[in-house]
Amino acid sequence: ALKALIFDVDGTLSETEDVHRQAFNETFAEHGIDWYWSREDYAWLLRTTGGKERMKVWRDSLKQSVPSVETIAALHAEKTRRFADIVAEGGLSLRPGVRELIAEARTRGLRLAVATTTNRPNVDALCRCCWGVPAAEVFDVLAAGDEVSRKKPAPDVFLLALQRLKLSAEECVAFEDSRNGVISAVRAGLRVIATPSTYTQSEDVSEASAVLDALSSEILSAIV
Ligand code: XBP
Ligand code: MG
Repeated sequence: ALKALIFDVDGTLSETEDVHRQAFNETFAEHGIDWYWSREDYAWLLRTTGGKERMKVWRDSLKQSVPSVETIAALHAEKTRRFADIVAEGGLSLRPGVRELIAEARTRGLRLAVATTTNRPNVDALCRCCWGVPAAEVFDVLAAGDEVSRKKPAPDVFLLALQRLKLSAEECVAFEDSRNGVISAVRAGLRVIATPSTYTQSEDVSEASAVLDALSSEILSAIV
């Protein structure tokens, strides 16, 4: 029987990516790095999950050897601070139906987890902005960012969430918005419900059990 729901964050709970993009661009400008990521650039860059990994891919695409891996990590830490500042000022909202689905899951006694590529402070910032409480008060289990070395589409972050839930994949359902995310969850043995987001609209998510425009509290009745 269904015991827990495991949520991706970026694109699934909220349309966060343009806020990430803004935080990256402000960080580059602040440090005199002449990088600017347009929406078009970012759509392509998002195929690489993880902010630090994404910066390395961009650097390599320019055939540059700077910034170094160490500088990239420092820039990324500042990007994370900027993301939190933007979100603290009310920069995000939940996608339609997310609040209702999570409330209904609680009513039914289901457990809730996060399996995300983004870093934990970003999940906290989102939860404070949208629920008014830290992430640990919305979710029972968090698996995030650099807690795993292989990011999505590897299954590691979903396997870590399952391990922390102490549940098997059959007892859970995953919620994702992207191809990388759906593949990650499927490789972990999970059923996946996909709700494509603005940046992932045209991606192939056919491995998902269902593809919906939006989440809602009603969908729980259809899952056994
Ligand atoms: C989301 C990501 C993240 C965010 C930025 O992927 O790839 O990199 O864009 O987060 P998913 P960080 O929704 O599949 O988990 O900068 O903290 O890495
Ligand atoms: Mg996502």
